[in-house]
Amino acid sequence: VDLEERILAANEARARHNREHFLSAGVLAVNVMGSPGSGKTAVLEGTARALRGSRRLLALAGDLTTDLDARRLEGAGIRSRSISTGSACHLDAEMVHHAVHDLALAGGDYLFIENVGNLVCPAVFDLGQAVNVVVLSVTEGPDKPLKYPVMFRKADAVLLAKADLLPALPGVRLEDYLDNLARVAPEPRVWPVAALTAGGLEPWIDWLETRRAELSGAWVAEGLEV
Ligand SMILES: Nc1nc2c(ncn2[C@@H]2O[C@H](COP(=O)(O)OP(=O)(O)OP(=O)(O)O)[C@@H](O)[C@H]2O)c(=O)[nH]1
Ligand SMILES: [Mg+2]
Ligand SMILES: [Zn+2]
Ligand SMILES: [Zn+2]
Repeated sequence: VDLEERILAANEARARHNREHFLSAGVLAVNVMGSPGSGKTAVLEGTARALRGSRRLLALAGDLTTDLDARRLEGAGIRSRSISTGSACHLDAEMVHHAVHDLALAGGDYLFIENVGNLVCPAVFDLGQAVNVVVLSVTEGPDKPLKYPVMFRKADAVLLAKADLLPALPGVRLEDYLDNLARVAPEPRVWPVAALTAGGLEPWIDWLETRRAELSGAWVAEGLEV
């Protein structure tokens, strides 16, 4: 327990430093979490299509061994770096700090940090992000918020991904996801999305823009243009 506390305390210090970077660069940092294959990268690709021409997007993609997601995100027009975690099942603030210095934040509006696919420990490691988002696909089962409450409690928003598949999933009801989310998260903002067809992304994009607007007060205080 002692060692775990020390690791988390060191991570907190690094996360505070990352937050300074994000603040001084005027980027909204978004920690994107969820199970393996839930649709995190697809959501970011859809988000890039929706914001093309109006916002400059940056991304870090955490993965054990490949840079496949960073390449997909580059393909979608997002300046990206991959973070190879080796055997680690989550990103930590130090990994993100290293990648941030490599990527250079200047000129970016959003920094999306796609975490390693995992519903458990990514929720425990602060990266310095301004907001937490969980991508939960409708194929995972509505009991997931109850079984992994830590992550869902920390989520500022939950995207119910692959909503286009609902008609093919007999017995799976959107209401059950919403009920269980309401049970663990006090004020969950939840939107069904079908990222491959860009379906339902508007409320999510509006929400992101609102979060940016909220932070812009702090950026103005730092002397940044918004
Ligand atoms: N039908 C449907 N399929 C989707 C949707 N979003 C993603 N998929 C599919 O789900 C699979 C996983 O999508 P990814 O975006 O790679 O998921 P991910 O969460 O980034 O995966 P990892 O990074 O490997 O954990 C792919 O085969 C996608 O084509 C969607 O909205 N509808
Ligand atoms: Mg991915
Ligand atoms: Zn882990
Ligand atoms: Zn630094």
